[in-house]
Amino acid sequence: MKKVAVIMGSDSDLPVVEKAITTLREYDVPAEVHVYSAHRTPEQAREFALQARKNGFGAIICAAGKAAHLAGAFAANTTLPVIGIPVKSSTLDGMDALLSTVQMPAGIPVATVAIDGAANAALLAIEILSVSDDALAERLQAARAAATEAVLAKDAAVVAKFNS
Ligand code: RP5
Repeated sequence: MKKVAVIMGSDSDLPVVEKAITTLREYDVPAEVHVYSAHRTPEQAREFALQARKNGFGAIICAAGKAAHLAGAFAANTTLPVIGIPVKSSTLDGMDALLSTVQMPAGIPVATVAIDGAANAALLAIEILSVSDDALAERLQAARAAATEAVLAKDAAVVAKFNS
C-alpha cells in the first residue's frame, strides 16, 4: 500500500494533526510524520516533496497556521495529491491559514479541508488510496454504514422522547 505523508509547519500544530494520524492508523494506512516549514525549512520541505512519489507516497497532508504556505509549497514540487489543513493558531482564528491554503493559482491544486479538519484530511487521503485498493474501499464503506446506523439510533431516541 502507498504511504501517506503527514507534514506540519510546527510542532505546535500537533494537537490538531494528531487526529489525522490516529485516523490513518485506524485504517492501517502507513504514515510518515514530519515537521517541515515552508518558511523555516524550505529546502527540506522541497526535497521531501520532490522525492515523495519515488519514496512510495500516494498522498501528502500538510497542516499549517498563520500565513500557511506549506501545502502550496509542497504542491509546487510534486504531482501527488496534496491535502491542506488550515490550522487555527493565531488571533485571526484560522481564517488567515484557510485563505492562504485554499486560494491556489490554477495548475497547482491543494485540496483544502476545514479549519482544523484533520480527520477529514486523513479520510480524503484514504479515499485517494482506495481508488486502487478494494479492501480499503470496503472499509470506508463499512464505516459510512456504521455512521449512518449511529445517526438513525439518535433519531429514534429523539423521536421516542418528543414525538409520542
Ligand atoms: C505556522 O506558524 C505553523 O504551522 C504554526 O501553525 C504557526 C506557529 O508556529 P510556532 O511559532 O508555534 O512554531 O508556520
